[in-house]
Amino acid sequence: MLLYIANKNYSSWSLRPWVLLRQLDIPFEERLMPFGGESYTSFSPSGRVPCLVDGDTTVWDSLAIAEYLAENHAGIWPADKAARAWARCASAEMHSGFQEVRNICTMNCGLHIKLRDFPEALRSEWERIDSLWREGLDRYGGPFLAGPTFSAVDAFFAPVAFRVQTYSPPLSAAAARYAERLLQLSPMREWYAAALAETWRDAGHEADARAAGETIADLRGTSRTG
Ligand SMILES: N[C@@H](CCC(=O)N[C@@H](CS)C(=O)NCC(=O)O)C(=O)O
Repeated sequence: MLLYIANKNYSSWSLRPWVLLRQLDIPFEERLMPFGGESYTSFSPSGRVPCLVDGDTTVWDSLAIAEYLAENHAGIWPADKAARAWARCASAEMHSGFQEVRNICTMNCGLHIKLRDFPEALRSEWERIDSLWREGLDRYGGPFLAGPTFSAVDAFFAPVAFRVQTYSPPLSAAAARYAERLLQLSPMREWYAAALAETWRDAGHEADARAAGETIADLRGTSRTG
């Protein structure tokens, strides 16, 4: 299986299937296609990444990739039916919602940013994330969102853990501990190290970060545009 992804520093959608595959020890080859380089339309029907190619089958959306993997691999979703329904709902909510978090707190792993504004709409989305995380941890007993093992729902919130690190939103102790737990997973540490080492800079993503607030720290390698 070949997984096309974009820059590890920026690509929140790419991180989801990547961390799921790595955390579940499912073998795959990755191909990183930096933003602004070769068009994604050469391999992805939507022109977007992530895109998984498995023989003759192309799967071009992160949620569809999780479902495709679930057809052949145990543990993508929780074994318990109720936990599985909850995990799917929470993943779908992340997949189609949280526009303010997505737009204002864009993923930029190497930066620490002091937000300029914290509009009510953004605050309420962070509160929703916090309550969703606490609900999963309480109901299924942790340490992961839908029980004792990492599953697709954790992968869907993995980019949020990097956003927590970058923007320090107000979170309950339980939610903050969960974000830290994700950041400490070995695939997450590997992704983070690779993100910091990247020297590509994408103007759009950099502008988003500047719009969000003041950069307190930039831990990335030496800058290069393109
Ligand atoms: N819903 C899609 C979203 C994928 C997406 O927006 N990917 C971004 C990168 S993080 C992309 O490919 N952007 C390229 C472009 O817009 O040209 C998914 O879940 O895979």
